[in-house]
Parts: sequence; C-alpha cells; structure tokens
Amino acid sequence: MLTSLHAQPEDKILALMGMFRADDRPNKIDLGVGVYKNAEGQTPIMHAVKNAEKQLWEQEQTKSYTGLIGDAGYHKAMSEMVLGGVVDSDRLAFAHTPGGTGAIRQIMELVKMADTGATVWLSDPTWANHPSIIKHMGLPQTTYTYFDNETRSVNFDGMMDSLKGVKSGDVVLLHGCCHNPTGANLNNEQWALVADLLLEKGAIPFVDIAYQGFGDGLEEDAYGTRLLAQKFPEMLIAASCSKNFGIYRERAGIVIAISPDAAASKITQANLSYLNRQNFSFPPDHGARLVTMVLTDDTLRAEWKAELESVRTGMLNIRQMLAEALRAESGSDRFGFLAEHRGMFSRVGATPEQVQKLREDHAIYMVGDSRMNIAGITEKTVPILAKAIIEVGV
Ligand code: PLP
Ligand code: TYF
Repeated sequence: MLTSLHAQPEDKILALMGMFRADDRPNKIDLGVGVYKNAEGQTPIMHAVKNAEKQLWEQEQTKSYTGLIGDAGYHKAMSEMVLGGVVDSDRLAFAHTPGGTGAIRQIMELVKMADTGATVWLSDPTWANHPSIIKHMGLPQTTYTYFDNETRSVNFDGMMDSLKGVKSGDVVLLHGCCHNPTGANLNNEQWALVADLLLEKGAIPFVDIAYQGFGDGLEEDAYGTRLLAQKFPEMLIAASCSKNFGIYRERAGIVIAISPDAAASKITQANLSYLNRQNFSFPPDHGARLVTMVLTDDTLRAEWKAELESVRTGMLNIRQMLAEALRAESGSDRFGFLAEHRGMFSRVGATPEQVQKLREDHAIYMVGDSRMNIAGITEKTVPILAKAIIEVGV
C-alpha cells in the first residue's frame, strides 16, 4: 500500500529553514520562517509565560483529559482578546485546536460538512498553507486580487472588483492583521467597505488572525475582525497563540464560530466537538492553559502586554531603520513601503534570481517571493542587508 503513495510538494518555508541550518557561513542571516527573534537572534520564552508555567507546575493537580473542545476558560479569554465582547456569548461556538493551523483545518472541515457548495476565496497572495489545506479537503477555491506589486500596498480597487464575483454562501478568507506574506493591510475605512460588499453578497467571512498585537497594537489589530463580527450573522475565526504568546511548539489555537442565534450556535458547537473527536479527540492542554492564566491574571497579563508591545515596537523600529538605510543606499524613496507595512513580513521586491543571489553570495535567506521576516533583522544587520539588496540589483 505505502508504495502506491506519490511524492508531495514540500513546504518552501520549511525547506528554506533546512538550507539555512546546513549553511556553515558564520555571518548568515535568517529572514525565512516567521518566528520572532530578539536583537540577540534568540526566540525567548516570554517572562509572563515562564511565570505562568512556574505557577502551573505548583498548582496543577491532574493531567487527566480536558474536554473535547478544550477548556471553557480558554474559550472565554480568547474570545475576549479577539472579539472584545462585541458578540453575545450565546452565538459563539469554540474548538481549541493544535495551533492556528489546526483551527484553519477544522473550519475547512466544517465548511465541507455543511456541504453548501461554497467556494473559498483567498487573497492573492496568501500563506501557502491556506490553498494547500483547502485543496487537501477537496473544496473549491479561488483568489481575489490583493497586492499591488508596484506600490507594494493593497490594490484595494482590484480587491473590491474581484470580490464582486463572490456568490451567496461563499467563504471569504481575510487576514485579520499583519498580512502574510505581504505586510500590506486594509485600513479601517477599507475594512468597512469590504464588510458592506460581503454583506450585500451574502458571503461568510473567515478571519485568520495569527499576529494580533504585532501590527498596530492588541486592540487595533482586532479592528477588522470585530467590525465583521458585529455585522455578520455568520462568521468563522481561526486565531493562533503561537506568535503573540511565543508558544509556537505548544500548539495553541482556537476556532471561534459565530452563528445567527443561540439555537444555531448549539448545532455549530456540536459539529465542532464532533470534528475534534474525529481528528484528534482532546486538544493539547499546556499552551492553552498558559494563555488562559496570562490573560486572566492581572499581573501576568500586564507583564505579557508590555513584552508584546516591546516585540511590536522593536519590529517597527527595524522597519524604519531598514527603509532609511535603503533610502541612503539606493538614493530613492522606493523602499518607503517597508516602514508603512505592519507585522512580521514584507516582500522586498527581489526577483527569484536576486533572492538566490542574496542567499548564495551574501548568506541572506529569504523566501523565494522575497518575503523577509522583519524580526530576523537586527540593528547590526540592517546596513549589511541594505547594501546586499541594492548590490543584487533590487
Ligand atoms: N495563519 C497564518 C497567516 C500564519 O502565518 C500562521 C503561522 O504561523 C498561522 C495561521 C498558524 O500558525 P500556528 O499553526 O503555528 O499557530
Ligand atoms: O509563514 C510563516 O513563516 C509562519 C510559520 O508550514 C510557518 O506562518 C511556516 C510554514 C508552515 C507552518 C508555519
């Protein structure tokens, strides 16, 4: 049987991680996988998380199973963080999942079970795992225009134009904030226009929010998600705790599904419980437990918020420094978009050949579409990177 299987395409970002590890040049720079790194190049455990772990070790009495959909305290804390109380709790259904990716998968399972013939709309471009999971699920998918390669910002007219093709019941995936891979985001007015258009079309918004707190701030980054949640009878949300709590390997994510009313929500909840049971039974507890402790304890929460804020402002600082260094190197303003973008990523605009040259000649690793992880850049490497980018002809 196993010999009947076919080879599968690898994840380009994870393949790049392997190439970086295998490179023994001491000055190599990793701008690949989206993992936060501090000025020393480390991905530290946040103090608030470490302190929660200490308390948990002292207090935890059992390792028995949690519930199929995880712990109610986690659902409440996460829905408050993401939705800020804008939706009545009797319209909310949850599933704690292994990471945000698990939430995306369970949402696609739900779409498949509903069997309404919905097409899933993705931004062009988007995170590679979106089309990959949807394809694996056998669901129809298509893209909407999103990014303008010239201005390096959202092609909003193009986006609205393509979303006019959405049919009633289609699912439209939007990045809640900090768009991966472009770093270009909707402003508040644009969110409102997208919401109105999708409402008119009878679409179901699906927000993937994996970087809340990395863009303009914890509350600011939830603006679009909350706006949609207030307007739509039905909405799907996949939230990840990997980045903003720095607990990547603990695999904490959540599905938040908004149904039109309490009765429908009960059925949605039953389906989410069913899907967790089919796919993995009980979710892993540790990461979600830490998140719940951090979000519900005043001291831990304050500590975490301060740490998250310093991660955010650190990346903003690097963005400004790099835009400035590239202005000096290129004698033009054409890299100003780097300071306008938000989140971990920007595409610097290098061709695949230039990306290869950066890797081979300068030991600078970025994804093939020239996506850079901003957190991989330090004050020390800003001038090296700026020089190399211009040298390869970007
Ligand atoms: N969605 C987007 C856009 C992402 O970039 C990520 C990656 O980290 C995720 C979801 C989910 O990540 P995880 O499964 O590690 O929580
Ligand atoms: O885009 C990124 O780099 C992050 C991390 O299969 C990631 O979202 C990358 C690839 C992958 C899972 C996570």
